[in-house]
Formats: sequence, C-alpha cells, structure tokens
Amino acid sequence: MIVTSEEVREALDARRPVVALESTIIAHGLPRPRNLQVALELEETVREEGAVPATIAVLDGRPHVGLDKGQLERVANEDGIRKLGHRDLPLAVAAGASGATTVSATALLAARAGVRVFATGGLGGVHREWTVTQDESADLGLLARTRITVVCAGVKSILDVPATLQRLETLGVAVAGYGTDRFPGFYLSDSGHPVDWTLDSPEQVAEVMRAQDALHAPDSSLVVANPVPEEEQLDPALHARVLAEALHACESEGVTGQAVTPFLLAYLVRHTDGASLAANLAAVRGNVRLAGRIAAAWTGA
Ligand code: PSU
Ligand code: MN
Repeated sequence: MIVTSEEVREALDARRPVVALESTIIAHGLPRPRNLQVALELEETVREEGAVPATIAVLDGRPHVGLDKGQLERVANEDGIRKLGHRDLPLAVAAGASGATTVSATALLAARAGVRVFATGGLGGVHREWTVTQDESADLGLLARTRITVVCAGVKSILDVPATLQRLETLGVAVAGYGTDRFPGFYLSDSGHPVDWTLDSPEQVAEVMRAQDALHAPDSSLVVANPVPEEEQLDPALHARVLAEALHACESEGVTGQAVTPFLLAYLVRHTDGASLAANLAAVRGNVRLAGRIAAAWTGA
C-alpha cells in the first residue's frame, strides 16, 4: 500500500540514516514559488548530514515515502492538492486523491515504512479558544500512539502553548529541549515556558530512543524541541502584535477547521513583510539538520 522509494528502501534495509519530511509545510505552509525551493533545499540539508531524505505525500491515492523531483513539484505546485491528517489517509487512498501530509499523517506513514526520525517546523496543538472550538490538532493524539522521534521548533506559536504542553504531558508524549531548558516558541527561541528535560547531543537523543524501545513503553513519540537561533528569531514585539491581529482576522472572517493554521501562517508572512517566513525557514532548516544527525546517531553511522 505504501510506496517507498528505492533509495529510501535501500537505506532502511542497510540501516543507513533516513529522515522523514512532511509535505503540508510545502503545499500549505509556505508561499509559492519559494515552497519548491525550500522542499529541495531541505532534502539537500538531510543529505549533507549523510542521511537520506524521505518526503512523504499521497499522490493519486498512493502514499509515497520518498519523492522524486517531479513528485515534489506536484506537491508544491499542483492546484487542489489537499491537506491530509492521518484520518484522511484511507479516504484519500480510496478516492485516488492527492494531498500533502500533516505531521500526524507523515508520522504514521513514516513509522509504518520503518523511518524513526522525522523533522518539521512546529507541531500542531491546542488552539486558543479551545473551550469554544474544540480545535486541537490531530498531531498530538497520533504522536501519543506512534513510535517516532520528531524534531521541531516546539509547537506553532499561534496555539495555546501551555495548554498544548499540558496535553502532551497528559497523553504521555516525551518532550525534551535540545540544548535548552526552555520550550522553544516556533518563530521565537523561547515560548516563555520551561521543559523538564534537556538533551545536548544527537547521541543523547539516540540513547533515549533506545531506552524507549528497551522499556517496551507504549508506542509514543519523542519530541525533540530545537529552538531557532536567537539571532534568526522573529522580533518578539512584532510577533505579539501581528499574531493578535491574525487571530482577530481569523475569527472575524469565520475561518475554521483545517484552514485555520494555513490562514494564520500566511497572515503572519504578509504582515511581517516576510520576517515570519525567514524565522520559520531558519527553524525548519535547523530541525532538518539536527534530525539528520540524530538519524546518524540512531543507526550508528
Ligand atoms: N510546521 C510549519 N508549517 C506548517 C506545519 C508545520 O512550519 O504548515 C503544518 C504541519 O503539517 C502540522 C499542521 O501538522 O501544520 C497542523 O495543522 P492543524 O493545526 O490543522 O492540525
Ligand atoms: Mn485544527
């Protein structure tokens, strides 16, 4: 059912490092034409660390783990490419549809294909106004049930960050700051909230992964929260001002469901003159590079 590219299959069979990459950030999180460039660049970054990139998406009803250039182009440029959470996968397969995979769908497909390390920008989570909308990303529930290591810059700052941290605790998902005891804030280096655990090297992360397996703990994820470097973060005052406007616009325009996150991210790009995009890209690049190193430590390469 899952089409694993030859390169990815060979690397997995030989226990060489592989890093899964999601495609929603490409199709729905970044503006065209920059998105395709970024998709290619992220794959190149994984390669620089000696790992094989496995970008994941569904094309014509087939889940793909590892895309060639033409397939990446489809994800970046095709009109009508859907946004698929894990619940959408069987529906997309049966309909023969094409879609980009969110963190939840990517983590599921990666784990099924045998890929253990995954890099993204920021996780989805509990939205502000949760008590009214009940909007909580399916990312969290899936990560509570899937054995994968996710390298991210925390959760998107458009969310209710403390509520999301609490939900991760409740769900039993392990969270560690990478080189920091502060939980990163996606566009910002520090969300203002602490984390209980700090890991300082790819080898330490791999040790935790081995301990997860040795303990036969429930099949949950390890979240490695890697902050964007302070010199590349979005100016916190600008972030606070534009985010407040974005949340207001989202509500007054009646945006709901899957459209909320892309709407807010795009609003920030427009109203920060691209500064939020620069910070988002800096965060993703750093995460992808670290994921390559973790994958290498994990496979002992
Ligand atoms: N990280 C980014 N940009 C994004 C996303 C993550 O830097 O666009 C995507 C991920 O695919 C994540 C999704 O799973 O946003 C969350 O969407 P929702 O809140 O609708 O679950
Ligand atoms: Mn949502």
